[in-house]
Amino acid sequence: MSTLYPQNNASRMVTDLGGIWDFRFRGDERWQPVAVPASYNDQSPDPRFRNYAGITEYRRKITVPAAWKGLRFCLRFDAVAHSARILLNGREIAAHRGGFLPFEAELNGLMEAGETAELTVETDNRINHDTLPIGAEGGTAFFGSDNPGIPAVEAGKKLQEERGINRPAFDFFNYTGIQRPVRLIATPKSYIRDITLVPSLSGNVRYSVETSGTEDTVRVEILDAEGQCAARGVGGEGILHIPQPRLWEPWPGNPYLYTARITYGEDLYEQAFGIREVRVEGTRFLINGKPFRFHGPCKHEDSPFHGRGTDPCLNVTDINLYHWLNANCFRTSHYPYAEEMYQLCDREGIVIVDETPAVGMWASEQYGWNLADYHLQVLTDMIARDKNHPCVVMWSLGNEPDTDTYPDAAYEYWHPLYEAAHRLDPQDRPVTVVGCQNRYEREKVIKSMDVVLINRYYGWYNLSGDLEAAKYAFRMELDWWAEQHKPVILSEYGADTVAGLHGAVAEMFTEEYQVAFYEAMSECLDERDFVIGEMPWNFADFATCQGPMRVGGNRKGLFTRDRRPKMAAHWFRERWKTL
Ligand code: BDP
Repeated sequence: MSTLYPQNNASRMVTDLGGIWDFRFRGDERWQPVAVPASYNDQSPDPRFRNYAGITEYRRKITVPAAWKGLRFCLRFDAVAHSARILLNGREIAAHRGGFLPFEAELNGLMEAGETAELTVETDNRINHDTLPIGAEGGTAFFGSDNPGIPAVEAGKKLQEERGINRPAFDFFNYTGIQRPVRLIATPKSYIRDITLVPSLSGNVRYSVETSGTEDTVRVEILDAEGQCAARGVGGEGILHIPQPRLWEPWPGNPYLYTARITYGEDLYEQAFGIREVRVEGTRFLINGKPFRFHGPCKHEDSPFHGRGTDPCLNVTDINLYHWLNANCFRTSHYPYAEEMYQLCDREGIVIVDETPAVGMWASEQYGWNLADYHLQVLTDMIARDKNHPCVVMWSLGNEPDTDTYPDAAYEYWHPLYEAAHRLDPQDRPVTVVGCQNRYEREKVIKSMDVVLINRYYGWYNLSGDLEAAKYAFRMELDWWAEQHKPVILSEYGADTVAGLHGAVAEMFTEEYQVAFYEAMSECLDERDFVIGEMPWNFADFATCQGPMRVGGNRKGLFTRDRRPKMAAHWFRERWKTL
């Protein structure tokens, strides 16, 4: 579903529905307060907020302003995890599957301007083999100590299943609820539905505008950053030419932005875009024809109180910390982020690898995932949402699927998605899927991508604490990749580190070990030209589900969860100054 980001302008109106809503777990009588947008999970000491698996209800009154008479109006949900039913005065008006992409619910015909109605949003946080991200059904939980076969443990697991346990097959807390903004929006009855922009370095901008309604003329004006008209045209599609175009360059260059000002009858929409080209050539990744090296930690949407809830203050703080780190990119591990983050990165020149929520896809029996259609839908919606952002330079189909247990079946699953991403993206960006540490020499998927992204934990999960052995092994693998003649990015590597834990000898979990680990891995990376990027895991400590390997969450952050730098953050800041 394509849905333009809500915009308040001379013809469109937006009412933000953020604030405190009524909330209850299905079956409860009592309504209690909950903040929107935010994950509900950390908003109460009641353990159900953390552990509940099932449907919750959010409720509030909405009023369509009387002044909106004669307009088209609808509700816009930026994301509700993991699935949602929208009810108006108790009647279902929309439903959506998936927790990280936007959808709308039309209100015309259901409400008149000036009317008030009761809005209920049902959210469902249950994850299983049919959701993205994946829930662990019966099988192994992420980092669980499952001791298969022991009768008493098996009986305990059965009890858990009966009680409706909701175990993630991924290493981040299963935050849920209305996590992103909800807005009431109004447009003229004849309105602009979608805009696609494909700029090229020559200054030509191919565009197409999708409309709904009875007007017949679309007008397009391209404004430069000062608001001066740089080109104009008439018609729903065409090519405009910007003389002497200024390019969008990644940080520390100038991320110059233009605006396409579209009018259609009474409607107006202003779409920011940048002129930049992305291409893979041999083992190089070119942005505007210049080799680009990715250096920046992967992220999560994660913070105290809000969980995964949209927080503009946090986003600005994080991007300023990326500048402080001399970092130029991140991957939206492991789901599409809130739209405001991409807007910020467009403006600040931070490059994004945009990832679907396909995480936790370990080999099920014979690679029997029944997810291909839904996965394709999510990919389609992600590309539709993010296609115009200059900051997005690559699509990631997912994170760490098992590709080596059944190499052929895995290829049959992933290759059509790879082709679909190319077909769906009007800018035809490079496509990848992020590889797990695996039998790289027998798998077929990762090496068939435009850029090879590999997550490796030499010196942490394997060869733990022995960095000499880790380097030896990593170099051996890199020798193998050298033969594949592909650009390679180390898309995750890291060591859990307890801030403030030190040791004269660099041992695991100390800040010294985290630095020594990154020194060792960097030594190997720096020897190889085909390695075009490094993305440490992770930017900041983050919440996970409980498990014997997680001490209050995942501690691999360069920063603590409240964004205080560990020694390794200072180390990368120096390293990236000169890269
Ligand atoms: C990788 C996963 C990531 C984890 C990380 C870790 O891609 O989500 O958080 O390992 O274990 O396997 O820290």
